[in-house]
Amino acid sequence: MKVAVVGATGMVGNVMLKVLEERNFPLTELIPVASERSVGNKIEFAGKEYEVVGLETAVSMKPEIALFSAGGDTSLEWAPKFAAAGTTVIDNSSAWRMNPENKLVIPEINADLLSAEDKIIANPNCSTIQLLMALKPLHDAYRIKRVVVSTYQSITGTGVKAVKQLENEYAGAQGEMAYPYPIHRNALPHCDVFQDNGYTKEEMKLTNETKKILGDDSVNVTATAIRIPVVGGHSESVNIEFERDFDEVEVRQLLNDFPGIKVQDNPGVNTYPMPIYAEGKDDVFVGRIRRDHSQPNSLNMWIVADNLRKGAATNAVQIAEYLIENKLV
Ligand code: 2RA
Repeated sequence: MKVAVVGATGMVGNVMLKVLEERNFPLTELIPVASERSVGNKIEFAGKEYEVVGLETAVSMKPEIALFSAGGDTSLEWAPKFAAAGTTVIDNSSAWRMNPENKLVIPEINADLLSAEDKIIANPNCSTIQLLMALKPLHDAYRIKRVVVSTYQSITGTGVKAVKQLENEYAGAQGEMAYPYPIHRNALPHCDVFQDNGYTKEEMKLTNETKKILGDDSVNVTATAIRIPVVGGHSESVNIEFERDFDEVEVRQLLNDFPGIKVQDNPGVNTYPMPIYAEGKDDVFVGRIRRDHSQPNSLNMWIVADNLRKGAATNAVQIAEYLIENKLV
């Protein structure tokens, strides 16, 4: 099994390599792919040294699977070229997510949609993945009418430039800005670009991707995405209105029983999810679960996950594992 990682030298690409190694992914050859300026660099993987190659070379090597995290433009141009060569692409960019021909997959939720004909599979946005992991078991039990979500997003979602900006601001040093304002001691209500409807692209991803993954356009989502000076993961404050009433004990049970979710919820002893705890883990942590007494059939909760792992790299690797286990590649 030859596996390419496109964007291997980037923040998510590096985590993809780490997760592939941690999970003993059944590959016989790794093909690390990056931009021309990185071609020829060496990387260490599973005790062996590999040389970074360019996109043309990688396509010609005909990997069975290519994990992409190299931006939407690269995905739009190169995913079809890999697919035409017989490669199954799992893409972490937003390029293919809302295309009706392409599956948008969180393995615990809808991997059963996948077939051998799917040659470009979309990995959802990080904040969508952790939200949907918690929504799915509750939607199946009580049917969701509306979700109001505020996200508190790690600067690692922006990338290396943002991490460097925060380090510079901590040190009182000048440097390149990833954001229009300082992020140290600040909160930016500005993740990705603003659209004509007043929402940012990041906020509309939560609305649109939720509908696609649940397969239900009647589920309404309104989101506010905030960038905060945190590195361990994304946090989300979520208010859900259901069609039907719910039992709080059953809600906790449904969440705890859902694969990939850990309920961390005992405020009396200061137990609740936090990015400093979630960092480096693959679970989605849910806490502060409580009925919203301001309106019927409504619930509040707090969701935290490592946005580079379950929010990106691990979810993509899990899709690849599913494809192999079910002989779809
Ligand atoms: C962010 N989810 O956090 C976006 C892209 N990684 O900026």
